[in-house]
Amino acid sequence: MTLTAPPHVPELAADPFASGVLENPLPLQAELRDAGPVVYLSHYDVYGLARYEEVHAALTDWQSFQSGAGVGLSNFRHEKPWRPPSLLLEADPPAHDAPRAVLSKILSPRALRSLREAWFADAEKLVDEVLAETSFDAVTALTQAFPLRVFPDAVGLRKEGRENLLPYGDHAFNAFGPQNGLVAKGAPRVAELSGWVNAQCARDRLSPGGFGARIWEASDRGDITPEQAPLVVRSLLTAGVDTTIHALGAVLHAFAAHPEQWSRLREEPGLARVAFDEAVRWESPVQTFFRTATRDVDVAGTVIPEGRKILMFLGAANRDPRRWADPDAFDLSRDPSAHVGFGMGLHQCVGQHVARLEAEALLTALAARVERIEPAGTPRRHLNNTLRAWASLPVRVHPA
Ligand code: OVM
Repeated sequence: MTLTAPPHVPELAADPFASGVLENPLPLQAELRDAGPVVYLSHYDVYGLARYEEVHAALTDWQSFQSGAGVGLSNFRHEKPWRPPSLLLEADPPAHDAPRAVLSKILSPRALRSLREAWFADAEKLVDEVLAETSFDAVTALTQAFPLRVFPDAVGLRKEGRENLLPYGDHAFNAFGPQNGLVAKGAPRVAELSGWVNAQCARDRLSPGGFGARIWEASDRGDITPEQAPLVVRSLLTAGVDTTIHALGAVLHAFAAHPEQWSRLREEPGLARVAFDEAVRWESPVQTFFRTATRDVDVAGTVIPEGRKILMFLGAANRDPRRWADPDAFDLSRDPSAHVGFGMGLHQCVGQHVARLEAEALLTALAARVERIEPAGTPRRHLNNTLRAWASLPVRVHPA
C-alpha cells in the first residue's frame, strides 16, 4: 500500500475519526469539500469524497463503488469481518437483490399502514406521560423511549434482553471505523451481545405477524433461502434502533435550537415529515460509509485505483453550499428530499419509511401538546465512529 499522496490529489492528514472531529465534524467537513472533489486521507491511506455531487454520483454507481468489500475502513478482500457480512449493506448485485426485495416489501409504506394508528396512539401516550414534568432529558424520555416502545414489538422480539439492542448497534456502527478507543470500549461485550442478537433471529423466537416472521415467510415462498432469513432479521436489529434514535435526537435538538421552526410545525403539523428529513440532512445521523473501487475509476479527473477504499462523507455532502442554499440553517421551507443522509441508489436506507413513521408519530403528538421546547442545560454528544448522536438533551417544555 502506498502511503504517499498520489499525484494531483489534495492530501489531508486529519483523522476523521479522532474524538475532536467526532465531537464537531463541521470544520473538517468544510476543509474536505474545499480541498477538492477527491481527497487523499493519508492517516488511513484512503480516498475521500465530501462534495454533494461526487458523493451522490458514487453512491448511485454501485458497479464502480462496491459495498461487498465492506462499507467500513476494513477491506473484506484482505481482512476477516468481525461478524458474517450483512446480506444487504455489505453485498452487491446480484446477491444483494433478493434480500433487498424481501425487506423492501416488508418495510414499504403500504405494509406500514397497519402500524400507523397504533404508533400514533403510542406516541400520544408516551408524550402525555413525559409531560408530567416540564424539564427532562429528551434522549432517555423520548428519542430512546419511543423507538424502544414500538420497534422491537413490530419486529416481533421477545421482551427479555432488549437492553442489548442499543449497545450492539452502537458497536456495529463503531466497527465501520478504525480500531480506535471506541471499538476497544465495545470489544469486551461483542461475543455476549452478538450471541443474544443472533439467537433472536431464529424463527421460533419471533412472534407471528412481525417483520421478523414475515422475513421467514419469504423464505417459505423461496424469495430468499432459509439460511438467509436470520441474517436479514439481523439487519433489522442492527440498523433499526440506534439510527432512528439519533435521527429523532437530531430533530428534537434542531427544534429546541430553532423555536421559530417549532412554531411553524405547530401551525402546520403536516410538516412533520419534511422536518424529519430536514433534520436528517442537517445532522446526518449516519455521517460516513466507505465504498471500494472495483476498477481504476475517474472522479472529476482523479483516478482512484482499483481495490482502494473511499470514504463517503454523507454529512459533508448534506451541508455542501455547492448544492444547498444556506446549508447550516435548519429550515422547514426548503425541500431536503435529495439529501444523502439515508444514502442514495440501490442501498438507500430500506428502513426509511419506518423511521419517518416513528418521527411523524412523535412530532405530531408533541406539536399538539407543546407550545415551546427549549434547551435546559448543555447537551452532551455521544461519540461513535459513524453516528452523530446525543447522549443527553436536557429540555424544558411549555405545554400548550
Ligand atoms: C445491516 C446494516 C444495515 C445498515 C446499517 C447497518 C450497522 C447495518 O444490514 O446489518 O449499520
